[in-house]
Amino acid sequence: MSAKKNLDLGSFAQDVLIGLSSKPKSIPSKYFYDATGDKLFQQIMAMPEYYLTRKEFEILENQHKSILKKILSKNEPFNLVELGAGDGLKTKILLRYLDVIGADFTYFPIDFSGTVLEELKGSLAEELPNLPVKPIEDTYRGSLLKREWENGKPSLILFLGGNIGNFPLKEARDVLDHLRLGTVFGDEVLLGFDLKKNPQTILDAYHDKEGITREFNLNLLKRMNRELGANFDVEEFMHWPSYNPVNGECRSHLVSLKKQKVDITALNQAFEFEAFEPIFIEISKKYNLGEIKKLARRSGFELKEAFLDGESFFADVLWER
Ligand code: AVJ
Repeated sequence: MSAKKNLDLGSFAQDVLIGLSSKPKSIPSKYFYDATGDKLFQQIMAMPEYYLTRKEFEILENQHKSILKKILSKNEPFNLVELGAGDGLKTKILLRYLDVIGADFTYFPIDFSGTVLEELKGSLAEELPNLPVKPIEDTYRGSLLKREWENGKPSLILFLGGNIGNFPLKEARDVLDHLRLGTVFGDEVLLGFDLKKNPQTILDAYHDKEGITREFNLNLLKRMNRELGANFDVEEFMHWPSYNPVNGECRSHLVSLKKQKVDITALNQAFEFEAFEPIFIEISKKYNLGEIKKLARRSGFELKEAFLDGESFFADVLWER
């Protein structure tokens, strides 16, 4: 093995090294989604407390015709690009409708998880065998810079589920700058935002009674044990979510319950934890419609229409370049 290869830790190991060497310690939330994390997230989406998925489902079920009106009115072939496609359950509402009306389009699901894309491809081949599907395994920003779907046709880009909420405002702006780079004049984007609401409702969604979210978060430590040869004792870390109604930030931490040392073989390094020292692992930012409109403007888009559920818990907003 060459010296260069020895230094090539892989992105997970590198990000863990950076994150656990920082103060406060942190790990990027995109690493939740390995095969185990994907399964746990599916369980989260089915929990009574996790309203986000149900609300967005309702919006797409009830308003898909209005949402797709503009792209269909062009009467020409188009691209349906999806950032963070996941299991595609919600997107299938749009896909089935487009299939029924015989729309001419190609579906480009993008996801950071290869396992998720494989499963999605399989289920679509069964359910919608005539649909052209071109999966792309990449990050949001990576895919927006490469624009592999570029073919001269207009695009509708889906960024659903409230995934943009996984970035603090500054970084969300950076992702949206990439979104502008990844689109051309006339393209549309449908973004899902979780809205500010009763703080208890929000907190409950990240602190379910069954402890599924806790398992989901602790899987991050287990993944380091599996993939990086770490020796985290997950029983010595506590899942601690909190919601700040001032800035709309729901943040999850794993708190070390005692002073301890963790070895990570792949990094050839040990990390010290103080008693009650937190690792910041996820942000799920909530917005109001005014903030969403401002965000659209500063990102070079115009907010065309906001589609809400019956309780105004969640919004899918249509932006146009
Ligand atoms: C997939 C990013 C929308 O932040 O609500 C759910 C992930 N984390 N429960 C969210 C998540 C804990 C979820 N998103």
